Order: sequence, then structure tokens, then C-alpha cells
Amino acid sequence: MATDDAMPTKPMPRFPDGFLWGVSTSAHQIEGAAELRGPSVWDAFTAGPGRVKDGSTAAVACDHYHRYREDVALLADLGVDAYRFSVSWPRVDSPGGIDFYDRLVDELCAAGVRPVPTLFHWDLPAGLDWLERDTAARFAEYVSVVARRLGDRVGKWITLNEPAEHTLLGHALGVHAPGRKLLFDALPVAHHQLLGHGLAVRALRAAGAADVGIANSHGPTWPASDDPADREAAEFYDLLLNRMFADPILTGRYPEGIGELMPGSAERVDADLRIIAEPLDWYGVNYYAPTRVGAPRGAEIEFGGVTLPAELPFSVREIEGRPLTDFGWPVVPEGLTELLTGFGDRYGDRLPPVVITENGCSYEGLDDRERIAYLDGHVRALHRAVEAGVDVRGYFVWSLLDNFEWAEGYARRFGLVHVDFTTLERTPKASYGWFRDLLAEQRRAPVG
Ligand code: IFM
Repeated sequence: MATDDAMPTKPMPRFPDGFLWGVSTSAHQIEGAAELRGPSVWDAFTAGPGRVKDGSTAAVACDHYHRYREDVALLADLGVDAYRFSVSWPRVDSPGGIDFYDRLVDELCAAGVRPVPTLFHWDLPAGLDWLERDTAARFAEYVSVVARRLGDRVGKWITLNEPAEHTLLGHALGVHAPGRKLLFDALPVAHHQLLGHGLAVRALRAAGAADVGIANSHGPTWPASDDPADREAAEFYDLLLNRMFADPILTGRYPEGIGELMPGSAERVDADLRIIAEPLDWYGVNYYAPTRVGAPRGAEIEFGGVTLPAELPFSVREIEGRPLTDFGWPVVPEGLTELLTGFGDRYGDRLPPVVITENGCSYEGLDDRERIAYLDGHVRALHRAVEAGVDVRGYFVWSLLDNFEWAEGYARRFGLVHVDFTTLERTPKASYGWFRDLLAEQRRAPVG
């Protein structure tokens, strides 16, 4: 339990007019009602023994499918401008499945909350596979269906959530669905998702969308020391987790040495890159923490609940002297300022306005002062990036509700709202009240 001095007291600086405040969730993590949709790769994965730490599944999760009205009321009471949720592709593929999103979007509009759907947040329909190029085209077809149905009420769209994590955790290390351990042979999964992103942008534009972005996860990479071997390893990690997913979208090129590893001829990869680099209206960043990286140590490493194999050309090191969340992630707010100003330097005019599409932390308890301290620190760090000249247009907390945290099951609680997973009762935490007050304060007319 934190002490009272963990409670922020300084007034929060004011964000620019029109700044979008919101919260995020994803379909597989909250919806439940698994019997009312087709299976996804996550259903198959969680059915296997030992894949999810508490042995749970997302079959019921928060039962948001049936309780969405209560959840929209929580959003309205919180006072957010926008709600980022994801659309479940397997649900849309099921008869009548898309009707749920129709109802949800209507409810949000009636409550004065802008719907911001993400079109893919890892729950790929069973039978599809991002190792296959064709999945990118199939994704764009599904996106067209959703855009035609919801486009009269949805303005802001997100194509993909964190293709880096889906590639790394799901296909390289095998700790997420679909559970493959391909290491560097997983790279086609990155390319096909990026191609799917570009095709989805085109599909959304064809349906009239004028406000399209992506939610990519990024964080600064800090070398373990000045030793050239540590620096080289850190640069490589930065390339894999940051540049491999941002460069193609923002510059139309892969970082040096990466394009050659992608599937198909050089001509085909170049043609794909022209699609991947379709201009965006804004660029979404999910930020949690920086990573300290050094030269390989020839041994397995435990990192954030994941075992990294010894053969990787880098090793992840501890960031010392920082508080840790319950997940063991270091709390480093200034990493967000560093990340965004670094992006501004790296991409210059090619970087469209930025939206923080996820930021949050896992802590137990209703009196979650650690979460308040975390969010307060990160919102201030974001403001420093704005002062430094980065065009930031929005901030979404991960997450509205405690939910199914993938391979961690229900053991990690990221919500502003506590969910009792036996009764499904929702209880706002102290951080919910803090965020509500922050939003009210930001909207109050400046004095003088
Ligand atoms: O819960 C996840 C989310 O699905 C994607 N971004 C990170 C969150 C916390 O791990």
C-alpha cells in the first residue's frame, strides 16, 4: 500500500483545447459470450494446458457483451470524450455478430462518448494465420464490412493493435496465441500484419473514413552500458520493437537489413511498402515502460512474465531504482517524454499527430494510489512532450475494466474499475475518481 505522499498534489498543466481523453479495452479481454461468436486462435491457445497462468479462459471475462450498457454508463460518468474498444473479427464472421457493435456504438453515441474501434486486437479467427500473405487481404475484406456497417457513426478508426507484440509473443516466443516459437522465422507475421494495416487503411478510406490511425507499442531502449556490445544489442532491440513497425508506416522503408528478411522478392516487398505507408491521420502509441538491453549472456532470461531464450542476440536487464508495478514493470514516466521527443527527431514531418492509445499499470486493490501516481506521472510526462513541440492529440488509459490479461489470466488488474470475476460486479477504484476529476479540471475554463 502506498503512503499518502504517493498522492499527487501539484495542479496538472493544461492540455491543448480539443485534446481527446479516453480509456481503452479489447474484445477478447472483456466481452465473454464466446458461444455467440466463432472461435479465435486465443480460444484454441487457452484450451491447451499450462498456457494461461491461472488456468482461466476468456469465455465469460467481464461479460461486457451482456453488460455493455452498464459499462457505457461508467464511461459517461467518468466523463471521457472517447472509448477505444476492439471489434472481434470472429464475432463479425458469425451470423448476427456485428449487431453487437451496432448496439454498442448507438449506446456510446447516446451517452456522448465517441466510439474508437480497433479492428484487430490479436483475436484472429481460428483457421486464419498471419504467416499467410492472404490473411492481409482477408483482413481488409472484414474491415470493409465493419466500416460499411458502423461508418455512419464512427469517425475515428484504429487498424491494428501492437503488431510487434503479436509477432513477438505469439509467433516468435510462443507465450501468446497461436503459440508458435519461430524466433526470427516469425518475421513474415510482422510484414503481413503491416500489409493488412495498409490494405485496411485503403478499405476504410474507400468507405469514407477520414480519421485513421494504428496503435503501435513503443518504448525507449536503454543500453546496459557504454560498452559497444551493449550498445549494438540495444540498437538491434530498438530496431526490432520500434523501428521495424514505425519506419515502414512513416517512411515507406524497413530499417537497413530488415527488408531482405521479409517474405517475397525485393520488388514485391517494395510494392507492399507503398501500401503499408498509406498516409495516416494520426499515429497511436501504446507506452508502458522503457527496456534496458545489453549484449547476450548465453542464458535464458525472465522478463515481464516471459522467458527469453538464450540464443537471442540481446539480453534484457533490470531497470534499477524504480518502483515496480505488480507485473514487475518499472515505472518510468519520463520514458514517455523521451520516446515522443525521440520520435519527433527521428521522423520529423513524417510523423502525423500522435495519440497515446494505451498507458496504464497493474495493481491490486480498490484504493489504488500506485495507479494514480503512475497515471499522474505519465500524464505530466506527456505534457512535457507537448511543451517540447510534439503534436499530441489524445491520451487513453489502459484499461476501463480489470480484464483477461492474456497469458496472465485474471491475475493482473489494469482497470480503473474493479471487476469481481465471480459476481461480475463493477466497482470504481480510487483511480477512476482521480481520472474523472482530472478530466473535469481540464475542461474548466482557464482563470483570467
Ligand atoms: O492488456 C494488454 C493489451 O491487450 C495490449 N497492450 C498491453 C496491455 C497490458 O499488458
